Amino acid sequence: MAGWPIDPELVIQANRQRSAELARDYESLGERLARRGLEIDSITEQVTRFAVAIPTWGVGTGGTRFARFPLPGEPRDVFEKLEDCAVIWQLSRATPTLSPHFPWDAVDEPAELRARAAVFGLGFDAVNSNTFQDLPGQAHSYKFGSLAHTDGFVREQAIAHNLECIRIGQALGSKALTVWIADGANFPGQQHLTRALERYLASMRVIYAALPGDWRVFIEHKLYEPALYATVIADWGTSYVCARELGPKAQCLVDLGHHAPTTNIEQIVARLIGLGKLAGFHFNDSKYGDDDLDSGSINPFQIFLVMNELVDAEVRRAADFAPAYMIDQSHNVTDPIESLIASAQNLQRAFAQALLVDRDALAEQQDRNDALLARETLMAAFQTDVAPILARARANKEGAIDPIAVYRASGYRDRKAKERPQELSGRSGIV
Ligand code: RM4
Ligand code: MN
Ligand code: MN
Repeated sequence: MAGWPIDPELVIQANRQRSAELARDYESLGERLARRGLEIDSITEQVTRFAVAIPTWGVGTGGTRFARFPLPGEPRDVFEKLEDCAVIWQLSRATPTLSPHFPWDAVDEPAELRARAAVFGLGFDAVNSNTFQDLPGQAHSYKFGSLAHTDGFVREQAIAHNLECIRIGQALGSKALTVWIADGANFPGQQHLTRALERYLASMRVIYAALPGDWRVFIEHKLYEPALYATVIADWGTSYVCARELGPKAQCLVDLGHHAPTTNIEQIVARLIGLGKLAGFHFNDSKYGDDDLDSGSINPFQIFLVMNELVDAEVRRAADFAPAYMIDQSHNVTDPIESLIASAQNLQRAFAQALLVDRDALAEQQDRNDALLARETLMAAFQTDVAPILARARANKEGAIDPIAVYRASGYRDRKAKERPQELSGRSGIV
């Protein structure tokens, strides 16, 4: 495609150097998989179709509550973010859409943004609303909440913002709105727990009523932070009840970092699939809380177990199952482009491994209560090194066999450091 941010010739040359080695690795893996009754090309073909959306906020350097250490050449507006997302898409071939965040990505002409994205073959996934911070000139503060606020004027302002997000999303070609609210209480007694949820639901009903026919609204729950005592939409149970109350266009989004550390997330995923309410994911990884670390960097087994539920649902054609896959990460110490490429790859890896699960054998072992062999069946899939499949899937679509190596060799970051002089802002925070 003309206009790729990285010279396609670089990709071709780098792939040429690695192609003989890849062919050998692929052939040998193919032989081993054939012994297990699996046809490697058909797995590769399915992996080629795996897609996950890039969060526009993820390409800027993240930070903690304490500090942010901006990277040279980081994007200053959504058009520059788009360019960085195009690099990730060009090299990984797994990230054909963006998930924008408003008002962070506000533009005068959303149609222009859509057209600029289309030049790279990029589209738009769910739009994310933001009622968790105040903007200059805003009439009412979100300090004490938004959709669940005690003051009706604040709730109206937050509703209006969500309706505006739907309008922008329509112009971008998006089909879903993700609503995460920071509403909650920092102290026992601060908030009437029952009434806060009632206010939330009343606000969400107005937003729901404004959804275009082919749109969905994704409810994103989160255990804590910034509300440190009681978050209004704290868990998947509350999220599910709200989605059910609202109607069929409302579903539950699972951000992997939004649970207590020992929570069995794959079981939540299975429950939501069974109930026809799984909206999709914000993929990331974590050790303690909403760490927003790179997908697959801490607990790749968990991601595999989640993918296992997703592939299982796909295979048995579960009802109302059309999950949206998005990444939601904060890159504090790495180049976000590299982190997002690696994360997309890790998600694709878990997906490929889940495709290798011998589901007939597993079902039979489960029916016989053969706990040990059932576990072995899952582990056989998880322990398979599927790297050659991922590399071949990328190469088949003119992506890079080794995307990080090509990215580093391209000098893209240095070029952008010159083109995008740093803005001095003392801001800390998530993004
Ligand atoms: C929240 C949540 C939302 C994201 C914000 C930036 O913790 O994960 O999805 O939009 O962070
Ligand atoms: Mn999230
Ligand atoms: Mn989060």
